[in-house]
This record gives sequence, structure tokens and C-alpha cells, in this order.
Amino acid sequence: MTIEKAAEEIRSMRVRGAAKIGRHAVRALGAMPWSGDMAAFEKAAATLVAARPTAVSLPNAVEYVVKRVRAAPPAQRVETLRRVAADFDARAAKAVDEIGRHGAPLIEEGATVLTICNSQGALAPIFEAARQGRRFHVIALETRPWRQGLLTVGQLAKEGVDASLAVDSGAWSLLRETDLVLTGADSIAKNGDVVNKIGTGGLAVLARERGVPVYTCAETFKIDLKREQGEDVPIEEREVAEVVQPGEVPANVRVRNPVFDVTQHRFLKGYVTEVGVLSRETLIAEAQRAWG
Ligand code: RUB
Repeated sequence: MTIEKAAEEIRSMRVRGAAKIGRHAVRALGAMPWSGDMAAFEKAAATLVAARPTAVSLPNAVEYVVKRVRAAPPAQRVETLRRVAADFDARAAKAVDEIGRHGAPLIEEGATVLTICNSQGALAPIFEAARQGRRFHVIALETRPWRQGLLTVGQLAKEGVDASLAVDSGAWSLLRETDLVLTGADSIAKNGDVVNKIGTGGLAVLARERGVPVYTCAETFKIDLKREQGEDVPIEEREVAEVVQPGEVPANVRVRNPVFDVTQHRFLKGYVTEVGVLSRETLIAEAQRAWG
């Protein structure tokens, strides 16, 4: 896999989801033919980071590798790259398992859980609760325009979890029969605001109104220490063709396709991470402890 091909797979969403794009970039770096020329390495890293703008997991994952390679003695750089890339990948895989372990107790026997988009972080507690023998129901919102909800119900059905699919605008009605909302995250700002798939922010507001707790399930490498609040995170706006076919709207009508939004921290009950279920107050310190 070349760097350009990996970047293209991320850009075109053939590889998608915050953790997966970070891991894909790191794997591409780890596998690149390289003799130790730092300029070529930094260029490859920059190409990967530029592929999608919102999920901080992408620059954070790449930075994890780049920092360690830069710090290695020149003669050990190539070996360091291979080793550190493999380390990150293993650590990220383990983090999802840990999120499952910490989050599973939130799901009680007979509960109804609602989720949006397709997040391996949000699915991890669901799969773990099912493995522990509890029976419950999961509603997946379809998630326009890419319909990642179809991926979610596919994964749920495969694991034998009772699931239903609903249109995004069904959230308000369906929250009446929901006990818990689990979402993923693309970025978490320093103040605890979460940036995730478009619709998540509104879902959290509606859940508050219905008295349903909302947890964000995310690895701590999705924390963006450079962004004070969610509104500071750049929101990707993708092509119009993902929303309408040519000719469907008059030529003088603009079509918008922002693909993420901000969930203010005050609408979140907590953060299910690989180091435990955290509050906004403990999130940053725990993450820093985890990554050094
Ligand atoms: C995916 C999305 C997911 C997060 C978390 O958006 O918003 O909720 O990335 O996913 P897209 P994960 O489909 O546009 O990439 O928990 O798998 O990292």
C-alpha cells in the first residue's frame, strides 16, 4: 500500500471512522519503503494527515509515530518506524476492547440503546454486554447521507444483537423508548465538547429533554488538546453529490453537506474510554497519564 493510496482510501471514505483512519495512516507509514530520509517521511506523514480534516485521531496517530521516529538515532529510525507503528496499532486495538469492558455495565438487561453512525467505540460496550449474556435492543439511526447505520445494523446482526434501523428524524420519537444513547467521537476538545457525525449534537439535546443519558465512547487519542472547545474543530463539508443527484434541486440552490457537528459537553453524562468511564473533569488528566 502506497502513502498516496492510503490517503485516497481515507479521503474517499473507503476506509472511514475516526479510529480506523488513524490506524490506516499509521499502518501505511509503518509499511512504506523507507531508507531513513526524514524529508520523505515527513512528507508522507503530511499527506496522510491532510486526507480528512475533522477527526483528530488521524493527526494524533501519525504524530505518535513521527515524534518517536524523529527522536530515534538516525541508524535506528527505520527499525523505530516499523516497531512504533505496530505498537500504535496494537494499542488502538486493545483500547476498543477496554472501552467495551468499561462501558458494558451501562447496558442493563432488557434495555434499549440508541446509536448514530457507525462507531466501533460505541459498538464495543454493546458487543461486550451481549457477550456477557444480557439481552437488549439497539436502535441505529440511518445517518444521512452515507447511511453508516446500515453498517451498524449489519455488525449488530452478525453478533446476534437484536437491532432496528430508523431514519435520523425518528430520534425524538424513539428516545421515548430509549434508556441509553452511545455515540462515538471524531474529536474531543479540551473542554469535553465532542465532535462526531452530523446529527449527534441534536440527538444529545433531544436526549436531555427526554431524560436519557448520553455517553461518548472513544479512545483517548481522540482528544484534541489544541482545541479549547468543539466550535474550534474544523468541520468537514463534503461534496454535494453525496446528498442530491444532478438536477434534483434548481441550479441556484446551494446544497450543504457538513458531515460532523458539535455536542456540547453539558449534554453528555460521561466518556467511556480505554482507561475507564470518565467525567469531563477527569478526562484530560487521565488521557495525559495514558499517553505520557
Ligand atoms: C464516523 C463517525 C464515527 C466516529 C467514531 O464518520 O462519525 O462516529 O468516527 O468512530 P465517518 P470509531 O463515517 O464520516 O468517518 O469509534 O469507529 O472511531
